Amino acid sequence: MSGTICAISTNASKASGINIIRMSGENSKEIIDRIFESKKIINKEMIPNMMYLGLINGGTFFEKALCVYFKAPYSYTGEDLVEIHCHGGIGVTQAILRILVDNGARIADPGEFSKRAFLNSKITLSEADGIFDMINAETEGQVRNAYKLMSGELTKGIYEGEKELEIACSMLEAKLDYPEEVEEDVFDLAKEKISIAKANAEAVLSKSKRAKTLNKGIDIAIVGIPNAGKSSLLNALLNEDRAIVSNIEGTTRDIIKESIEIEGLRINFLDTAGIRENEEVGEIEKLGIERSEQAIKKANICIFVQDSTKPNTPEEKRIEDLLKDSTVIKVVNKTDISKYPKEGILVSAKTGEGIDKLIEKIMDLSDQKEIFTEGVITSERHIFALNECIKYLDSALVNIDSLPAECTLADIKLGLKELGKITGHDATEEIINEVFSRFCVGK
Ligand SMILES: Nc1nc2c(ncn2[C@@H]2O[C@H](COP(=O)(O)OP(=O)(O)OP(=O)(O)O)[C@@H](O)[C@H]2O)c(=O)[nH]1
Ligand SMILES: [Mg+2]
Repeated sequence: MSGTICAISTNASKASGINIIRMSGENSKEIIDRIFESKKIINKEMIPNMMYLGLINGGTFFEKALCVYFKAPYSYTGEDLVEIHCHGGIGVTQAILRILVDNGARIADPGEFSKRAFLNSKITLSEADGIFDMINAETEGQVRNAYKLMSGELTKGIYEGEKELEIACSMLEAKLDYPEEVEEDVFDLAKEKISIAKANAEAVLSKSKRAKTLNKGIDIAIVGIPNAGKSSLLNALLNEDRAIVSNIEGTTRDIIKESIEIEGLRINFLDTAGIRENEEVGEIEKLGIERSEQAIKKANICIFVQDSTKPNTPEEKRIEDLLKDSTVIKVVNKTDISKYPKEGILVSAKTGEGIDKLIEKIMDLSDQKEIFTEGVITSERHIFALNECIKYLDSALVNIDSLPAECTLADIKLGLKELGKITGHDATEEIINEVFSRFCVGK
């Protein structure tokens, strides 16, 4: 890639403490020498990786700034790279960017710094995916997972599988080129290699099952009869006065959705309309009840709130029937004024008693432990390529005993190509552009 590029790497859409402007490419050092002076820099000799305090001379303005020079190849992009840390004003940041352009740099495309890092072999394609996930992570759980991808922990098996397949390829190629000299057991050895690569691909793929939980969070519907204290419980869980609470039955009509993060996992609570069936139920409440029933079907977990000031009602029985296919946490509310013993986690939405036990139970059921210890593959590109790869390797394993070696070789190569789309070892320009164009400008 040619040219020296520059961009604001921080979010400069509003004033902040500092902004960082990045410049990468062969002329970076020359350009910074022209516009930046520091008492510590003598004869334009900047020690790489050292932060200098000095003055940006913009011709028509000055700015006191910090500057650091990373010498190729020891930079993020692998090229000469300069970072300017200036005051966080929109005007000053834009002005510095403008003088970089006036001095010959051009504004970077989205993700162009990272694309250069990839093209200069500083990062692999899956590491770039991890960097993207890290930038976009909103919960701590997503941060932990993005790091696993960025550091290569999640995709280790794919890289190892690639190596196994490469060895299998050279074995079969040798057999085809020198049939007399290569032993017959080469087929068994190749089979072993293909099986390892396939098992690795399957193991990584199995980590995609919980991708939705990690990104979208888990949906928990709060259900029960009217006045059981569902909205009060939502407020207690959120620790905020979110939903209207009243002693009138049928207060909540539409579903109220609110999310919180617990131990790094996003939890979406859905407060629903109380479920009942009698002549008092009007049209709007009826629609609300229908929505409650739909929410039960869609939710990952349902919290069934029972009112301990009332005896078991036929309506509660009906709700139990609706919940028979769901993962249910039974809660007994209003323990502060309880009259009837019921089965479940005892809470009082009013005093907050028992809420911690309820949260503990939610975390137990949300299989977050597995998400965080195993890691999760979230990229559609990765999932698709792994599935394709497994198909080709299956075919190779079937054909190796019956068809000519050329056929097996062709299958292995196709499988390798799929893994290469993840690692970047065989990524087309289209794939590379797809990965990096999602990035923001300045990354
Ligand atoms: N003493 C006491 N009162 C509670 C408790 N939880 C809820 N309440 C009261 O019970 C009444 C109903 O509470 P809501 O939270 O509106 O009940 P709901 O289940 O959302 O009712 P609908 O939206 O009508 O289905 C209100 O007057 C609350 O103040 C509790 O733990 N203790
Ligand atoms: Mg309510």
